Amino acid sequence: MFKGIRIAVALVSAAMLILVAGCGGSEQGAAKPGDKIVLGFSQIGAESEWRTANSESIKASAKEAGIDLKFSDAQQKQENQIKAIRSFIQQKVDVIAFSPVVETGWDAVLQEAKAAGIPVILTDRAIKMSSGNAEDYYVTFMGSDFVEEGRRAANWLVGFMKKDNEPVNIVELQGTVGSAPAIDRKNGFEEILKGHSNYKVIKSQTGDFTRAKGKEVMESFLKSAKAEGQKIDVLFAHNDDMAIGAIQAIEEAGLKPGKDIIIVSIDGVKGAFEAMIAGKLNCTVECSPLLGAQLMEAIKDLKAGKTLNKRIVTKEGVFPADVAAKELPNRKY
Ligand code: GZL
Repeated sequence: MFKGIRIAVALVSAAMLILVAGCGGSEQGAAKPGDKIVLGFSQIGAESEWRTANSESIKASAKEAGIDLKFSDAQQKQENQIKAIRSFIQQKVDVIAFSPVVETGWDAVLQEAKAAGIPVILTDRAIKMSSGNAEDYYVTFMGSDFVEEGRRAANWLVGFMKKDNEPVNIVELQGTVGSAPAIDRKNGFEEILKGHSNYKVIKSQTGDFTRAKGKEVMESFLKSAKAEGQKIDVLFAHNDDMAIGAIQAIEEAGLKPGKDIIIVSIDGVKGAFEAMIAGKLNCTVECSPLLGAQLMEAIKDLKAGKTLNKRIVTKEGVFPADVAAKELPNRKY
């Protein structure tokens, strides 16, 4: 009897040991929370197809890289981004990354992040500091060259229109006021048009990168041009979402988008390829939102003590309507 009890006790304790090991209690078990890199990411919002794809890329890549992502959506408000960054600082995250909704107004919060010793990575859009060198406040800026995107849109337009002398009236839907893409795309577009004096931007207003606002502003352009007896030949939209909204306004005005009004926009989202296949959009200049993998690689390199390039530029192309059907199946966003 006594021996039997001894054997039973031994069996139970062995079972207990296996149980504890199986629950990750041993060092081979799940990594301790401290092992994971913690990234605080402040996203602008969900204003466009581009932004949605950008957020999906960041979330999927963080999961893939085993990085603990704290993600905040600012609904396109700078004050919400600043609040989120301050909260990341309080939480003592390992790295902060964000896509700045506008270029300026980041001095205080970036000085706080620096003082806390938390490295900052800029994705998608750049910043300007009112004092000091902006480059001292972030480790790297990864994203597109928006000035080049504006140049590409204008160069495609001039090549497509083939009008060297007769007037070409352009209306422009700008992105968010004060944002790097809106400022730089406008500058790049106008830089090329300086060499083509018959091309004139006759109306220009922000559509805040959204379809709804793009439609609303295009309606006002059409109304005022009609009242002033002006012909609109071209729409240049700083993103595809505003162009798609404007296409609805053009059709509701009884005109044919892509024919009566030539449309060139930027991003290269699926919706733009579908509009080109339908003959309603003439060209989209690619601006890739798929920055997630590049961001996680940069974070791992940073934590491994490697130095990062201050500027990482994404490679992109130009897609006119005649390649849209062939290219659509390859599109990842
Ligand atoms: C560009 C990105 C812009 C897109 C818009 O990198 O910041 O913001 O062009 C998006 O679609 O809203």
